[in-house]
Amino acid sequence: NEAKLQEILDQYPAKVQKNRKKHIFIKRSDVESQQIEANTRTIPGIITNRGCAYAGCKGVVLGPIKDMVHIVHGPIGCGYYAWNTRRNKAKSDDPKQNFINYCISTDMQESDIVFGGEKKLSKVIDEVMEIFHPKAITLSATCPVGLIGDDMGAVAKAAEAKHGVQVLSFSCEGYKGVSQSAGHHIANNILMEKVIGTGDQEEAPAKFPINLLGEYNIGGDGWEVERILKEIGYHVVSVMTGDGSYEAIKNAHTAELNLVQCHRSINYIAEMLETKYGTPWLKVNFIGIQGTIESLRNMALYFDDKELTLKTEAVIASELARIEPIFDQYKKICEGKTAFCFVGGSRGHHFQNLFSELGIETLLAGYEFAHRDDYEGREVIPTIKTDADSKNIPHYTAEADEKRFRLKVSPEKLEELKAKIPLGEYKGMRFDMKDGSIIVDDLNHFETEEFIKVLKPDIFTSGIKDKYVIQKMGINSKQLHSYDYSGPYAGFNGAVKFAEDISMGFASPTWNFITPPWKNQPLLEGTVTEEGV
Ligand code: CFM
Ligand code: HCA
Repeated sequence: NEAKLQEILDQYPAKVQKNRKKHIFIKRSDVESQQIEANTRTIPGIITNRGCAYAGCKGVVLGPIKDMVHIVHGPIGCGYYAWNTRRNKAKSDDPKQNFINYCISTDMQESDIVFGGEKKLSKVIDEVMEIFHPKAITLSATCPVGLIGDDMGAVAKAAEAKHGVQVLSFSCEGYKGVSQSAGHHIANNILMEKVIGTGDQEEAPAKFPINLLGEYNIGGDGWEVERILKEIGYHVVSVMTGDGSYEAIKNAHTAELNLVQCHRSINYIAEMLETKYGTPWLKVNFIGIQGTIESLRNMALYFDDKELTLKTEAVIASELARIEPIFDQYKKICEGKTAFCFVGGSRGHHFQNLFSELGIETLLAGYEFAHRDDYEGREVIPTIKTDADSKNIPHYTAEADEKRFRLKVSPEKLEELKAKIPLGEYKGMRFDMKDGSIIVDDLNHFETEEFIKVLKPDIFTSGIKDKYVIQKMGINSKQLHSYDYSGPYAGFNGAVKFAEDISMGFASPTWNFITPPWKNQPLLEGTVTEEGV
């Protein structure tokens, strides 16, 4: 693969090549560390799949909270873009307090850009209060807001005084970072500073209370995970933020353990919850059958309760007996195939489990906007250099809460547990990939086409921006952001659904009507010359 990779890179101008080289490596297990460059600016002109800081803040983290109204301050395009395109599902006991289907924007016009948009924003807040009566509101800034200097914070403060509900202002202008990732961080900081821990509950109302962090209920994933957890006997205090609720998030301090599914988007909150309330966090992965089982067993080890452990095993056994015969049928279709797995953040890693359970080998994987720790492991964080771009994110440091800090497990017990289960840590994707496989950060369209020609995967999982290009190349292509409007793919039922969906993709007769480019072209090209010439 080394030579083939070089051939691809050789097509770049020297400067671009030098940059891109640092974002790509071939997995080797005979070396201890393999450093990658990540979370840095995309080269202008390159067709990236990345989004912006606003997408990460409003679109990803805030958007799924159903009982708050999320106002986008900016031109209508930005608002429209975030309108339910991520397929977060949400149900509410009180249908009047579920605003997930709305898209509310200040629809800034040229005159607002010239004369300022603060008045318009206040007016929209008034209208929202009059029509929807939400418990709280978020305001998200788009690029022009920061450029013209609208003071959203002042508008939020005045609106709070006027209406008596919390109005949170997020300076998540698209340019605040090199990708969505900056927006996650901005959203995490404010939720932690202003919402989490403001509820009046001192203790959770039931045994084994947990928060599920970094689960956005795409295609109903969160519901499948909750189904399993509730069956075992856990009490889910809050989910951040899929099918999430403002009321529940306020009481997140009452959990005894925080589960972290997508660490990329929410490791900040997880870490701050430990500092502020003494609650440890456990890295889980409910994608894949084995990942789900391992996560459940690790949770049981943490709570160390005989009945809970027995129930965990009973649920695992009955779920397996139910799904395995179906899963194995699909495995017959998938076995021996190869995949590229490229998603925004943690999914590029998580879904490799599910592929491997179906007998599919991942040849290439990567993330749009992850940081070095997502590739190399959490322990590299102290060695990551902060650059000018990361300094754009306002700093927030959590401190132990005077009244509510309580160590949930003793320091000795914590150390003992840390030797057995991933408490406060996660491995990078590198450790789960085979030698010789390729890891690419911020894969672009040129590289996508080139790697496909060389490695000819049977399936490529990615997003809307590249899916159709890949499909037209004759490759089974699956969106792992929106799940192509299917799902859930998490938990036991999700594993079966995923197996079914991709098997359908492989078995589709459509492929008989498309010829991949390499079938029309010679695989090797060369010229015949006379010996010695
Ligand atoms: Fe986490 Fe996500 Fe992902 Fe993500 Fe996203 Fe997403 Fe994603 Mo799209 S929070 S990092 S910013 S798992 S929206 S639900 S699918 S890129 S891999
Ligand atoms: C985002 C959202 C996105 C985009 C999906 C895609 C999502 O990045 O702002 O490119 O297909 O999951 O909806 O990641």
